[in-house]
Amino acid sequence: MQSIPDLIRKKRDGETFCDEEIKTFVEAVTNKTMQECQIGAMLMAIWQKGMVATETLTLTREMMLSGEVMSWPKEWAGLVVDKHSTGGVGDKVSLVLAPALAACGFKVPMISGRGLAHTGGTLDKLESIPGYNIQQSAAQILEILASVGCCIVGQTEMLVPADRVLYALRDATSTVDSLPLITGSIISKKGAESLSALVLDVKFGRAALCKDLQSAKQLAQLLVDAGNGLGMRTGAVLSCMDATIGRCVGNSLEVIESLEALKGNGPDDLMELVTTLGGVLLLMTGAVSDLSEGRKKISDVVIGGAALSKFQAMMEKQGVAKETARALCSAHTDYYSILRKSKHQMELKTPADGVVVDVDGLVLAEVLHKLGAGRSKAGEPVNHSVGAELLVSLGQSVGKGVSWLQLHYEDPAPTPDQINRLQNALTLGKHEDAQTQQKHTLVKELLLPD
Ligand code: IUR
Repeated sequence: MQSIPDLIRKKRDGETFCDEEIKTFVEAVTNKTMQECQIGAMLMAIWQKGMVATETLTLTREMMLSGEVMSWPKEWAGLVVDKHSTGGVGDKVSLVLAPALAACGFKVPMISGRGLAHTGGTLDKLESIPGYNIQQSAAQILEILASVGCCIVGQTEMLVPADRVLYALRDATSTVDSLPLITGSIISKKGAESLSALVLDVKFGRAALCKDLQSAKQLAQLLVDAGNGLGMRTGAVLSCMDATIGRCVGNSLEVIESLEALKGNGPDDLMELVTTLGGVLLLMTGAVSDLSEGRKKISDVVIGGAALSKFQAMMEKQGVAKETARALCSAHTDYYSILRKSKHQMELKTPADGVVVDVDGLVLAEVLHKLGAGRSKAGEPVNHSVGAELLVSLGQSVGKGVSWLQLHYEDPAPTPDQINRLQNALTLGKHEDAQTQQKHTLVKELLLPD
């Protein structure tokens, strides 16, 4: 067997690994027989020289096999599905989509992450609900899926241990943005969920990992190929991530917006993503024969309230008191009798009249991060009550001095520079532009398996 320095040299010199060599590398990472400096050197060699498709697939498979691979009852064959997003500002799609899929009869073992950059991740959002416990064992996940159909939980210790090591070292060695490493990391975890079908929301734009459609397509194709290579029907939706998804950014605000969406009051852009991603999954499993039928099915279970009932049941199973879950899901909820409201709010006003042509989601996310809505280091707490609510829509005509953003903050207050940055996130155009404004749609392309 080759030594670890031999393997590092091989990739450093731009050669292609065989399956056995990748297996040796991943096992050495998992068993901790490889020194951190060696892992770092290997990550940098992979970052610089890349991997061909077969290497990427083997890396993904070996990472998946580094830990526990979940198994499901035979009767669930074809029904276990999930979605993954490459991350966006105000991205609360999972909170609406998981229960909607459960309401369509699917099983959704959604294993999510905490946020690192910008604002919180899906788990941070859910933890703003008192009692919600993201830590569930494999046996508990099975039980929740059997009784409810969906759960949104954190990664267990046993799931893809190689990724935990590699991810931390990628962060420390500036090798996060390597396509094969991203693919291995994301798809190995989904593979370990033993899914029948997976849909990916690959985002592009100024607030996304990929800054343009072209690079997002390249990543999407790699992810789709690796997912299909592991035996999951995998498709991708390419969606724009310039502004915010929906109107709310920040943990508890996003829970409120998700609950409102589940009560049938979701903003168009959020519902476009929910129905498209869900529709693609339904299509890939064969539950529907075309995308529009799939989108309608998802929309129907949201509008009809079945998805809300699933969300309520999921919250209860994951530790939320019955009365709390019921109150959050009732028609006229006083959300702030349950969720924490920030100590202070402030409204920003439009500086002139005009048409809202742009709101820079990245700027909102960066300022909110500084105000405590996100974390800079793994393990840091986030402030669930910090966030912002957009009070205008893209394409809307507004007068001067109209409130366009409500900021929710704790102490310390935002600095004048932060307020200035937020104010500059808004771009107003001329009223004449309003007629030429197209409907604001996020989904640009689909990548479906053959
Ligand atoms: N999310 C993951 O799970 N892995 C990655 O490498 C990235 C995001 I980037």
